[in-house]
Amino acid sequence: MQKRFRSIVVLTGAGISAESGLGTFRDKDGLWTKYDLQEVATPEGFARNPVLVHDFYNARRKNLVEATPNAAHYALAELERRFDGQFLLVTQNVDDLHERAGSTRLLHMHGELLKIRCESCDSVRVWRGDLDLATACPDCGTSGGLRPHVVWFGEMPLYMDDIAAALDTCDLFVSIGTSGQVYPAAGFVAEVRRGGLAHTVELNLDPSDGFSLFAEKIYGPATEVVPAFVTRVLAGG
Ligand code: BV8
Repeated sequence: MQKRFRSIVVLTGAGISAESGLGTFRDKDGLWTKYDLQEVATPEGFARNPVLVHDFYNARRKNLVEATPNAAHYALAELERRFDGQFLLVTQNVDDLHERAGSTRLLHMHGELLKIRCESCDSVRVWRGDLDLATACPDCGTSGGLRPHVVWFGEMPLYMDDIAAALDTCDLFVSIGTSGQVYPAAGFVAEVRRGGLAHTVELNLDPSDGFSLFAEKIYGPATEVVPAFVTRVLAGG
């Protein structure tokens, strides 16, 4: 079968984890409707009220360890395994459902909920339990300086050079489960279009802010539209 694509970049957002029971951010009763993102997802908010921020992330960590990957996560792991070209999955999500579904060519551009970082010694560690101001850094022993290893608003997203390189050379860019409101992730489709090479596809429950920038749009729940799309790509379509 003649292969249609040689190099795929997939971007995911909170919508791919919605059917695993993890809240999205901007949907009805989404996280940002319950919490003020300025208070819990900015360095200023953390400096002002670290207890509130620790409570916010402790609750999300508890939620995550109860959740399981869904058919959309598994379909992307299968695409990575069976696609014989270049593949990169970039996620805005801080959950580990892609890893648990088997994805390995994966970059968490907004960090990871199950990791913490010490602001004194910069060490990053896996951390699945609660975190509070009294917790001492396992590496340098300092307490009060541990934070979730996530990228807050106003902070530099991670792996931007690797992501830019992959966007420049891909011939298929797929955006899944994101409202297209957070930059620089929301700008990736425009970056890919500037190269003029790639086919661009949006898979979402409903049109994102950037829907008009995509050559192809497929709407529906991720657990339905993602497996079908992966089957099509693997069949050369
Ligand atoms: C930066 C980690 C400089 C923490 C997050 C004015 C204009 C433009 C930009 C800005 C501006 N003012 C400030 C900025 C920059 C700012 C920004 O974009 N603000 C926005 C709000 C305007 N960005 C930043 O600060 C970033 N840093 O810019 O640094 C820079 C720039 C370039 C290069 C270098 C440096 C840092 C942003 C990261 C913030 N951290 N998360 C945490 O998670 O606690 S952001 C947070 O939003 C999550 O990461 C989340 O993934 C992300 C995006 O949200 P979505 O994933 O899209 O989720 P959302 O709820 O919005 O949408 C869900 C979608 O799923 C919906 O469309 C829905 O229809 C769909 N869906 C629902 N159910 C399903 C489904 N789809 C399929 N199936 C379903 N079942």
